[in-house]
Amino acid sequence: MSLNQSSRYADLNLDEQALIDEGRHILCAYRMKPKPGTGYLEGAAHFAAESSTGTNVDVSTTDDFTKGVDALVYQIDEASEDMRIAYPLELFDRNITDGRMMIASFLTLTIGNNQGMGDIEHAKMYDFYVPPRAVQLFDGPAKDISDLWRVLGRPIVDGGFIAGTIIKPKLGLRPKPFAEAAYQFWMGGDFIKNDEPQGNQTFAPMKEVIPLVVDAMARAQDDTGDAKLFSANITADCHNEMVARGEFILSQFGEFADHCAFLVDGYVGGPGMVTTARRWFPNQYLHYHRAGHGAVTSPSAKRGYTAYVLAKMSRLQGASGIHVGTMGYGKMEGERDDRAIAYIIERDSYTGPAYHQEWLGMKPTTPIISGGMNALRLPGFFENLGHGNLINTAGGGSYGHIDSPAAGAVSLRQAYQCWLAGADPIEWAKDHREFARAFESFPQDADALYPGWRDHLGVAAA
Ligand code: RUB
Repeated sequence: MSLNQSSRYADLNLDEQALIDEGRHILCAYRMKPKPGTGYLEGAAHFAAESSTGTNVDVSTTDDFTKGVDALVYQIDEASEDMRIAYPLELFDRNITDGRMMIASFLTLTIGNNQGMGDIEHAKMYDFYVPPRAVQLFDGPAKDISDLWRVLGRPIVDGGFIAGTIIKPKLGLRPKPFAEAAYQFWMGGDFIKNDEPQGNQTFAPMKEVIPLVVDAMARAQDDTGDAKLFSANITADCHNEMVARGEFILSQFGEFADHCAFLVDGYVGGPGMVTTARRWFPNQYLHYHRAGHGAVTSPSAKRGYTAYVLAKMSRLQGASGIHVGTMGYGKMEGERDDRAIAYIIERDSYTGPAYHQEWLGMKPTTPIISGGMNALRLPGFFENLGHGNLINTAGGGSYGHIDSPAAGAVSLRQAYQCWLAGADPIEWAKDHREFARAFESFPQDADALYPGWRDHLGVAAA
């Protein structure tokens, strides 16, 4: 039985709106359940203690100032497991170089030791609120989707769908076939990313691959008359290695350096890696790949934080774009309501599951839609989200198209145009060949989404 700290670390008379108006706290909402034998408020107060100034016993070195920066439980609802904590801004570490805030400190406090406490069954953060002063103290994105639209020669507002892919197979292509796969997609599409494990394998050394990719981009641009984009993976444990990769890649892209984004495996690499990329290469679009996030964000995980929280943190940190899943339309876990994950990062103000957030002009972070997508799945996806100002990367959906990767790319764009026109996809397919051929490329999806498509499109049963 631990010390009951609810008289110090909880104040249920605190009013949430007053805390927001005051602007001196970061607020966090969790789903928390204590272990049997620990009262709800008691467990919550111990959680707040461990997440701020306290431990499991009173310590003699605590003084009145210490108590002024305690995190306080201000709202609980045992039935829904809702627990909300106010963290004074003073608790959060500031850089000695420039006085700014860091996500590492935010996570260490709010989702740190509290994840392994003996008297807590589970706790998962599902939203947080950042007051205006803290919004000012995070870097935010240096570049956003408008910079990509500008390179593509599109309007910088509502510039529309960026049709992308991931070089597939995921691993196992040598430099020439890799660059050839890139060229083939670019003949129809806009944007290519390295898959998240692709970097500098011995069979495909970066120093051989990247010059060939630049050559493929230049050829595709000449052949199509359109600008092309490449997102290069610079993920590495060591800061020096990451910078070396980034600088090498920029030196190779040369005059097309602004056509190059940098991809960072931000969840496995952690906040330090994301901010290193953000600060070292502020002129590049920063592509946050979140592989591994399911370990904590999955709805089946009762600890950690949600994909919504991950996305919100990524905007504060300065991701130009982050994967937000496919909202149940692709191969990865997700639901229709995951729209909120996109809205919180792309809008200037949004009300999430617990809190309303004002971003005060911070640049947006692009939702990147990826994972099992193809042209057939996109119209429903756009309908659910309500817009197409995003990047979609479809690996299987492009390289799995029966005609060619370029046809796969064109089919993706045609799917966007179909949705924009409000057209019926089967009718649309009658006049759009690449889109029609996507039905034959992905017949299981076609059967599930568009029953009767074979009759309408005059395709014999397989
Ligand atoms: C895409 C792929 C990506 C996922 C990651 O391949 O595997 O790494 O998008 O998931 P394909 P998320 O297009 O062939 O399915 O985007 O949800 O983080």
